[in-house]
Amino acid sequence: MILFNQEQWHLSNTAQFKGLIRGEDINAEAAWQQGARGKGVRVVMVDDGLDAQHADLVANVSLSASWNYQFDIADVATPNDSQNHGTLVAGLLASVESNGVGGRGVAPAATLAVYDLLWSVGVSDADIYDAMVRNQQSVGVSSNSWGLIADGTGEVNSPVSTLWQQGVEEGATTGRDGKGVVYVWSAGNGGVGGVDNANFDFQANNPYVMAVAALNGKGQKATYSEEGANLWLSAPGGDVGAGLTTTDLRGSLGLNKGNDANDVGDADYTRFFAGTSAAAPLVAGVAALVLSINPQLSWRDVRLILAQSARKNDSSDTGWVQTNPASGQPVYNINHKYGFGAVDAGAAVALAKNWSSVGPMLAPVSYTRTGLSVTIPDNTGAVVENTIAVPASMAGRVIEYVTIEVDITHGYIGDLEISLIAPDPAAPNASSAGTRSLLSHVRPCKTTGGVERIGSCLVSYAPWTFGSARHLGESPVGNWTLRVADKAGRGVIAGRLNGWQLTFYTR
Ligand SMILES: [Ca+2]
Ligand SMILES: [Ca+2]
Ligand SMILES: [Ca+2]
Repeated sequence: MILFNQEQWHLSNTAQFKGLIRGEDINAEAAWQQGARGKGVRVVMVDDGLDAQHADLVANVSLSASWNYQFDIADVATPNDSQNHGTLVAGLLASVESNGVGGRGVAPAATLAVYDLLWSVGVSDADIYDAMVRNQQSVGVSSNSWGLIADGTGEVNSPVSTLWQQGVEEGATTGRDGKGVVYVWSAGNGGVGGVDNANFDFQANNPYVMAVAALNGKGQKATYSEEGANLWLSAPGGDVGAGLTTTDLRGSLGLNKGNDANDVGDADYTRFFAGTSAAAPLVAGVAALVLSINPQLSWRDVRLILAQSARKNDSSDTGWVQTNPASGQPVYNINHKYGFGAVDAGAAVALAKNWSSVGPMLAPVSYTRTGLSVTIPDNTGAVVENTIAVPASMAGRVIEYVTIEVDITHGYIGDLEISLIAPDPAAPNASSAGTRSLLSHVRPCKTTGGVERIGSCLVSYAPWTFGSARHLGESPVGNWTLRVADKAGRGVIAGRLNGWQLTFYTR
C-alpha cells in the first residue's frame, strides 16, 4: 500500500515538488486539528458517476443518497474510461483518512453522494433542476464541477430553460430546514489568453452559488482559470506539471493507466488532476468542515465566513483592492482573478466556531433604466456612462451580491469593456473611488476549437445578466454608474445601450 498524503500539496504545501511554494495550500491541517472532519455533513457532487467501490472512497460513499439520472435509481453509474471525472473530484472531497491507503479528502469523514447527471443519456431540464434540489433537506453542500456552457469562446449564451435557476434558488431558500444548501461551482477553464470570463456563464455568476477559481502551486492564477467580478474564492486547482493527487478509476481505467512513469505508481490514483473542476471540491470540502463544526449556519453564513477568512494570495498582484464597507462591516480584499482570495480551512473553521448567524436575506431590490438608446461609438476612446441613484431609504442594508442586467445591441461584443462603479461612501457625489466591478473585458471570441471567429460575438448583450461579489458588505445607497466602451475596431458597427437593471441581494 502506498500513502499519498505527503504529495497532496493542495492540503499541505511543503514545496514537495519542483515549482511549488511552501504554504500555498488550503491550510487543511489547522482545520482538522480543531476537530473538523466533515462528520455528519452530506456533500453531494453532481458529476458523471463514481468508482464507488474504490478502497479510499467506499467507506464515505452513500449509494442510497445518490441518484443515477439515466436509469432513475438511487445508485451510481459504473464508470467507463470516458467517465473518470467524478472519481477524481470525489477523492479531493472525501477520501478516507487513516485507512492505510491513498490520500485524504478535505472532509475525510463527510458523507458523499453523487448525482450522476453528466453524460447520462436522456437528461432533461427537469433532471438538471432535480439535481439541485434532490434530498435538499439532507444536503449540506452541493459540489459542482460542470456547466451547461462551453468554456473558452468568450461568447454569452442565455439559458434555454430557467429550471436550473429555480433549483438553486429553491435549495438555498428552503433546503436544510431553511438554512439552505451551500452551492459551490467551478469558475471555468476558458481563461487561456484572456478569452473567457467567469461572468459569461449564467451558472457561475448566479447569486446562489459560490464560483471558485483555480490556483497553481505558487498561489497564482492557473493559466486556464477564468477571471470575473462574480468569483467568490480561489483554491488550488493545479496546472501543467503540478496537478492534484487524488483517486482515479481503478487499474488501467482513468487518467492513470499504469503506464506513465511520471504518475503515481498505484494506478488507482493519479497526480494529474487539474482545473477549476479540482478547485471547486476543495472549497466544497471546506464548507463541509465548517458545517460539521457549526451545523446551524445558513448557506449565507458559510459564504460570509469563507470570504472573511480567505487569505490574500499572490499579494503583489496589482488587481487587489479593498471594499468600502458599510457601517460595522469588515473590509474585504478582492481581486478579479481570485475573488476574496485563497480558501483557508483553518481560519474558516476558527471563525465558524463563534459565528453569530446573520439575519434573513431581504427580498431583492431592483432599479431599472429602459429606453435609453445611447450610442456606443466604435473604438473612438469615448466612454458611455449611465447612472442609477439608489435612495437613502436603502440605508442600513448590507449588500451580499449584485446582479447587473444589461441590454446592449452591438455588432461584436468582444470589443466592449463594461464596468459597474459603486458609490464612494466618502464622497457621495463622486464615483471615482467606488469599488469597480469589471463585467466584460475586451477579447477575441472563438469557436470551441479555439479559432477566432468574428461571428461568435454577434450575439448582443440583449439582455445579459452579470453578477458581482465585489460589493459584499457595502451599502447600496448612492450613485451606481455603468460604463461601456468599445475599445477595438473589430466588427466596426457602433452599438447602443438600450437599458440596464441593478439588483441588490441584501440583508
Ligand atoms: Ca486514505
Ligand atoms: Ca487508473
Ligand atoms: Ca468595435
